[in-house]
Amino acid sequence: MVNVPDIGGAEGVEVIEILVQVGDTIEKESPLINLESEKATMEVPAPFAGVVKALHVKVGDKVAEGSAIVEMDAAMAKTTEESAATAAETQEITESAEPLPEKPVEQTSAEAPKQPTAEPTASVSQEPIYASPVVRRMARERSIDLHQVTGSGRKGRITKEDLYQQPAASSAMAMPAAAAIDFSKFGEITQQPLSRINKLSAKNMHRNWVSAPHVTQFDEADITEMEAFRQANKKQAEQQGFKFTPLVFIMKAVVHALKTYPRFNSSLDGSGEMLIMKNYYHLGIAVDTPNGLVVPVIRDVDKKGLFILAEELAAVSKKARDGKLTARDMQGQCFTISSLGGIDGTAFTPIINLPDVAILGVSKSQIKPLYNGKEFEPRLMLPLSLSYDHRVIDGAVGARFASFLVQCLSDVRRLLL
Ligand code: CAO
Repeated sequence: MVNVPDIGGAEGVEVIEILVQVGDTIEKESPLINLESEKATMEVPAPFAGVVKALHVKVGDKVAEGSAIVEMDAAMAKTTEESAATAAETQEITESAEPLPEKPVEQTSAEAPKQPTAEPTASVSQEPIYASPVVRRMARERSIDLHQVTGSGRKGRITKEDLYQQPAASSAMAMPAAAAIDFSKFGEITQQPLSRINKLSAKNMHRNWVSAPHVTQFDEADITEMEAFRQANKKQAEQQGFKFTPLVFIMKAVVHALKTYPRFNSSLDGSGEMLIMKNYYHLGIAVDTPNGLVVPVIRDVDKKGLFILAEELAAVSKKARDGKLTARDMQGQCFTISSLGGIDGTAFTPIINLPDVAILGVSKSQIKPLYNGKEFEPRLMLPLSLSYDHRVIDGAVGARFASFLVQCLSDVRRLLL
């Protein structure tokens, strides 16, 4: 009989997982069950090799030291005498204990279990899974099949980070599937397939929306002077064959703000524990095309003048609308601008273009009365909507970044500072 070993005097500890079945041939130290107390998840390994004859617990049972777990026949095992010593080696991993146990927890069951267990990973494959109890529990909570996960740890061990890369399948927090509706019951319909770009962008938008906690900061820049400057130079640009729109000023202001607030010019690495800081300034520009939204990248915006940017913007948006962008044209942005200023609207909440940590939405400028301390003056106001990833950017910094952009656009001479 295998009993619960010394678990530090804890009582009423819940059995959260049973990793073996009657008939399984078990090697010494293979995990038998997982227990979970309020403070820790513990794995109870087999104290000797043998064949499982009977299970004395089920998921949800409460146990303490000495409770019977499984009956094992050690007759076929090579050794039996080390049971007491092995029981003492019960591995305890607290929730916060980051370094995973050195030794992989290997599932060695030779046969697929015959009854379903709490964890889907136990029932489908004979491949050993290398994962700690904490990782197994996380996988169970997120309904992730560990057999489908490639471990990045030593000897292919599955780490918490590997799980973070997996979509949760059907946990309580997962998205409920939308019900299939027969709309023809309510009236006449036709079907329209989504374009390749629509499908790609739907997937990316969904991922970006659910994986980055968004906050959107709204602000308004007084661009009266900037607009006068733009109007004064518009003709010259047109003679050279391109439009001179507010967007290029906004691009320069964004780069100035990225230099002043470098955290906005970063990306979270895969582990979610490191920021990659960038010393280049490439901007993604959302372009509306007949086939859907694309985001080409304009590189080294810090090194280019307004006219050069305007010319590049015209060229790249034509290329986008002609459906001729290459993968390289759409890679490497640090920050993205989505301008709906040529259309209408007062504000919107743009979705961050991961791996960026922020995006700026621009709406149509309007003349508004602004109080100058003595009277109301008509001023041209440009609405800005800055969405940022709250995992990386604090609210105060988000507000400062937006305010800095407002100052730059309200007095474009600041861009020279
Ligand atoms: N306020 C007032 N007018 C504006 C403006 C603003 N914020 N921004 C642009 N305009 C004006 C331009 O000056 C231009 O007018 P003129 O021809 O008289 O100068 C007109 O609106 C049209 O501009 P544009 O849209 O052709 O050019 P742009 O440089 O502003 O934008 C581009 C280029 C490619 C970004 C834009 O065409 C586009 O595709 N925008 C849509 C992006 C999108 O779909 N975003 C949503 C993504 S979902 O988050």
